Amino acid sequence: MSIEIAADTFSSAPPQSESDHAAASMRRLMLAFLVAGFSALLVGATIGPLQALNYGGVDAYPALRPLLQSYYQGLTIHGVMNGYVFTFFITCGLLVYLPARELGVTPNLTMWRACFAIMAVGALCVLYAMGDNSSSVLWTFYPPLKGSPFFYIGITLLALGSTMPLPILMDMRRTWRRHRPGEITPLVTYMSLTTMLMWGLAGVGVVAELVLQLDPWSLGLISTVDPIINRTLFWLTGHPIVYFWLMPAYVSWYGLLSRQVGGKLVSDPMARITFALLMIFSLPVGTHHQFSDPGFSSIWRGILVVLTMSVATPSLVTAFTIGLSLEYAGRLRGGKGWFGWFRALPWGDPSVAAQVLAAITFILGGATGIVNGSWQLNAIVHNTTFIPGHFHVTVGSVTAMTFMAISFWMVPHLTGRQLISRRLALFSVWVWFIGMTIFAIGMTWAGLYGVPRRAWVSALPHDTYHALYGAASVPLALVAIGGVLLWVASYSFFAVFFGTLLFGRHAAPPPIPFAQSFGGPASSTIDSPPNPARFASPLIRALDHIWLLTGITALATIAAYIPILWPFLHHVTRAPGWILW
Ligand code: HAS
Ligand code: CU
Repeated sequence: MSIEIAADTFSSAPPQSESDHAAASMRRLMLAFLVAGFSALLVGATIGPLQALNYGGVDAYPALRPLLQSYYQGLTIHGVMNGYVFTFFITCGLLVYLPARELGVTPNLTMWRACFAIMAVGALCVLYAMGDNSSSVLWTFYPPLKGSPFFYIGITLLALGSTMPLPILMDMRRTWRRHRPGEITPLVTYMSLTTMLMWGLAGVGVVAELVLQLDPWSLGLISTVDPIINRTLFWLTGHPIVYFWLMPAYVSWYGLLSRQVGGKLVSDPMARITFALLMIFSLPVGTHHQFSDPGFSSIWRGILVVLTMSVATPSLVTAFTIGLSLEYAGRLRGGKGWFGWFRALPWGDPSVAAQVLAAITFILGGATGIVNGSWQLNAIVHNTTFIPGHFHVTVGSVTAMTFMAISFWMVPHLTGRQLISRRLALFSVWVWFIGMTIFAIGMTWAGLYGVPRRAWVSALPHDTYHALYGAASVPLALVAIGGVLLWVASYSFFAVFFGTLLFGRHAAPPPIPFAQSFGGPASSTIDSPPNPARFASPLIRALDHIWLLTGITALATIAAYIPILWPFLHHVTRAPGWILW
């Protein structure tokens, strides 16, 4: 049952009433999600540069034994800690906390705690399984590579736990609507809800893969699995997961950034359309990761290209909506001419700088994504370093930098402690931006020379490495340089994050910078004045029917997957497990 609290209340004094107590619990819990998430990033980001050095021809792994046995063990820990543990904890905190404060409603704290606990147990299981080198199966854990039961059960728990914000959000929205009948869902809550609905539906793929196949297989209850069916189920979730990384960052760009830069969101409806489209198109396109896999028709591959371009469209819309919102704020701040508005943005605020720089990297991330999604071009770049080049300027920049940006205001907001150093925070985001850009340019460029991804190239004899990859020596050197810069950036960030938690000076906590949209209300809490958006257009009203969106998404997904899975289910392969490391 939800409890109602006043919005934006903050008291550093001991809680007086039940609502103060609830607000304090919310803050503590949100902080726990942040700390868990960034601790995972600390592990993942520490290992990442070793992989960059690998491509630069430097093999650091022998020196790291017995801590790390191989490149593949390091790469698995890097991908899992950053891709699953870091992102899931931050998102499952944010997408409950922000809507709760926007609506002025307390979430079901027991369920939110359970979400944290289940994911924490899952993360520990996975960490154990990766730490003892029993499960160096990489983040995609493609069978027939076979890890320990701790790995698969841990991932199962992480996946299940990460869907728990969905019922919490539904419950809060129900409470809010009881007080404000006929009004449309406030924007941050709408964006959070569509994200979690998308993720709840998407999770079916990997949970089916794990519960029906990989968990019993790793426990010895079944002896073989079908690799292609499992890959397909993985990508049913594995593609939407990239939007589960992107959409929370968009929640901040649409829901907060325009306020942080001193302006307004230029279009609330465009934000809603973006999220609805991301929800619908994320699920049916998973098999664009399988353009090179055998077994499904070329007609479907063609349809997949169209669907993939459709899922890129809402991000193009975002580029214009966010770009214009930034321009509006820049002009309000006195920026003139073509680019003066850009310079006039508050670059001294590390939270703003991180998000705008992240958006700039996404131009490269989006362009490379469109290359990946074009079937013929995919044949050139698939399984080369081009692909990690692409995803480091998406999840490695947009998601990671936006989450860092959020922490810069949220840690002071939750703890009442000031950032220990804005300069160091700014330094960390600029170096992250420069390092990630250099790294990604190096990786995408090297990929065009055919340098394979996920390959321990530095372990090759010196002559062989040069004979094979000498032509790509310039881009591979960029990869290594980018990696080292990212080490500097991440440790500067962690110094700010953990330093603020421990040593930040006490000061008045900043409020949440909820953005106002043109024509939108200043506040949407249950006790604020009636919302003029109650007269929203028929399209926006239709988009507010989230069950309609859910139904369309489910139907589109079924329609896309039946023709692909059908032949696989009629030609089952039975593969025993392999341990290659
Ligand atoms: Fe992707 C592979 C296609 C987006 C992550 N992707 C991956 C993998 C990951 C990943 C992790 O079709 C590898 C998985 C593995 O291990 O094998 N991706 C796309 C497409 C998009 C896309 C079409 N990907 C993402 C996002 C990710 C992500 C987002 C993480 C968060 N991707 C693929 C395909 C593959 C793939 C294939 C398989 C490749 C293979 O063969 O293995 C699109 O959604 C991209 C649309 C984006 C845009 C950019 C909009 C720009 C914006 C910034 C504007 C700037 C502003 C600043 C406002 C169209 C919004 C103002 C400043 C001024 C200067 C004006
Ligand atoms: Cu994808």
